Amino acid sequence: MELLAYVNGEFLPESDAKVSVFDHGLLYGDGIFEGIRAYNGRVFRLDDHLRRLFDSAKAIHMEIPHSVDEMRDLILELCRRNEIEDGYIRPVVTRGKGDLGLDPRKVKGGPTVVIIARPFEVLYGDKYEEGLELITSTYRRVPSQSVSPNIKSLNYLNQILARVEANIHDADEALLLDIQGYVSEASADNFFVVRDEILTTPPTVSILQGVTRQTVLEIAVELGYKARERFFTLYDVYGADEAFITGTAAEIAPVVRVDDRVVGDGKPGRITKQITARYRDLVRSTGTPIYEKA
Ligand code: PXG
Repeated sequence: MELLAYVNGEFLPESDAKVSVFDHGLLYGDGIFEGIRAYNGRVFRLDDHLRRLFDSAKAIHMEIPHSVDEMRDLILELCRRNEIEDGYIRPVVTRGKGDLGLDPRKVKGGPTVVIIARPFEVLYGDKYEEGLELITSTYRRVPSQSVSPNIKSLNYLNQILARVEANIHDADEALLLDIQGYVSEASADNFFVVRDEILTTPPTVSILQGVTRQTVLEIAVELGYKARERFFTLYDVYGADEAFITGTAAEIAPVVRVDDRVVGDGKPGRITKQITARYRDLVRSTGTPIYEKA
């Protein structure tokens, strides 16, 4: 059976699921999206992702042509039709189809709503045991004075350029600094350091407000660790006992080298592993059920 995708009111085979070449999402990156995971027949923190989707829409003056409840129902319905147990879900809402010209008033007929839901493949494989190597990107994270990094928009060139830089240097990921030189986040993941059993992650000013980041802050407190949101620099990264990145796709991935410096003892840290174990418990046992329970 071919997987289905939702496009503007229809569930279509993926090969027939198309948007116009005049879609402003394609022409100008004018749109927003979410990246959501399902585990064990449940969608993890679905309402947090829906909230961020609607907040992003509001920030770019776009009205999603569905209520939160309708979007939730559409996502769950697509998961059921695609028989998803462990999957990746991608809602995308663009400004819509219209004439050339970036003015959103060129768009006729309202936003384009697309949802993709597919079985998930593991992102980093062995790297969860070995740990990742990061480089600091020469590109700075776009400041909120230009475009708020809180918006999960279709403009990813800032992060893609950083990721290409990491590829060129054979690193696994890139770490971006904010315009002031404080650590912000990786190309598609938030960033944490651990020192003296205290977890620190940058405040939400110059980063995406990650759902995984929030989950990790909650797990840390539950496990009895101090966790704080504070600006810090590369000096604090190089001197950390442990470091890790967090994201829906990456989950929690240990970082063992940054800019040719070994972090801690060069192995995934004890607290990182403990938090990862709890995270893996949570994703399998909580979340919105896709299928009716008997
Ligand atoms: N920062 C940025 C810039 C992101 O794009 C995160 C942090 C982590 O947020 P969450 O809510 O996922 O913990 C993201 C999320 C992909 C993909 O296809 C990217 C993300 C999420 C899911 C899939 O590469 N980025």
